Amino acid sequence: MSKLSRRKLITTGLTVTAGASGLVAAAKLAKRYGLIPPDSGGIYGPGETLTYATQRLLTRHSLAREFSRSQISKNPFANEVAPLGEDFKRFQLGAFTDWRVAVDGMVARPASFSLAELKGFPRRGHITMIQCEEGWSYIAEWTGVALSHVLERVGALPQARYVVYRSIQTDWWESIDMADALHPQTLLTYEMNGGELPVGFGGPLRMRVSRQLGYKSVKYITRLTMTDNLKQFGKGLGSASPEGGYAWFAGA
Ligand SMILES: Nc1nc2c(c(=O)[nH]1)N[C@H]1C(S)=C(S)[C@@H](COP(=O)(O)O)O[C@H]1N2
Ligand SMILES: [Mo]
Repeated sequence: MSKLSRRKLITTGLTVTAGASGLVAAAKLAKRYGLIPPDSGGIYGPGETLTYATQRLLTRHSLAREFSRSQISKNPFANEVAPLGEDFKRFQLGAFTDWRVAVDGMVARPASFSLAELKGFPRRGHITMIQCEEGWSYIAEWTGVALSHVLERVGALPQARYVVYRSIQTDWWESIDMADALHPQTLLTYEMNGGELPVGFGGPLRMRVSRQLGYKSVKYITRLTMTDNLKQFGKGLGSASPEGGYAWFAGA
């Protein structure tokens, strides 16, 4: 069977099953194809599974909409962040020259990169919209290095299924699957609208996951961990969001 018709069959199977005999049955089907999100338990679990599984089957390679320079928002809105601690302020005083991002877990060569090193990697950029789950949004140009490039540098192991990314704000951490981690629009950004990425917008280093809601674009990134199992992180739901009642998969 061709790839597309197989996908179509599975997707139809998922939706029809969901309607006919309930979301739980659809979740069973999704499980057979390895499409279970980490927050699949609880009352919203079967719904989360259906959303994630159908999205992955239909839009694995889709691109987030890109805009033109003239559409960049004149007054982008920086969502307030909790006060940044002494450790962050020390980095800031040193113009972030000592800021590093560690890359570990299921990689052949664990490493730690300075901002200067990241800036030496191929530059990538896009003009996309970031949307908060609370309703507001803005369009900006984001520039940095493709996450896929960084993962290639450290030799991501083929068994790895997710990238967990952490912030200096320890209560902000997220993870994405390999479809998003290797996606060309997923960037570790250090510039916004052609200038340094301002601290309010996540400078010096922000993950930009362009196909998902704003909360997946975590600010002040310090560590990336590749894993095949999200159970060992936090409460085992994949990220801080489901611990607070939001979906792990936030495809927008
Ligand atoms: N470290 C950190 N990252 C964060 C947040 C935060 O408070 N701290 N807020 C998130 C939320 S809920 C959204 S919607 C976006 C907001 O991005 P903006 O400030 O560029 O609008 O950042 C996300 N990343
Ligand atoms: Mo948000």
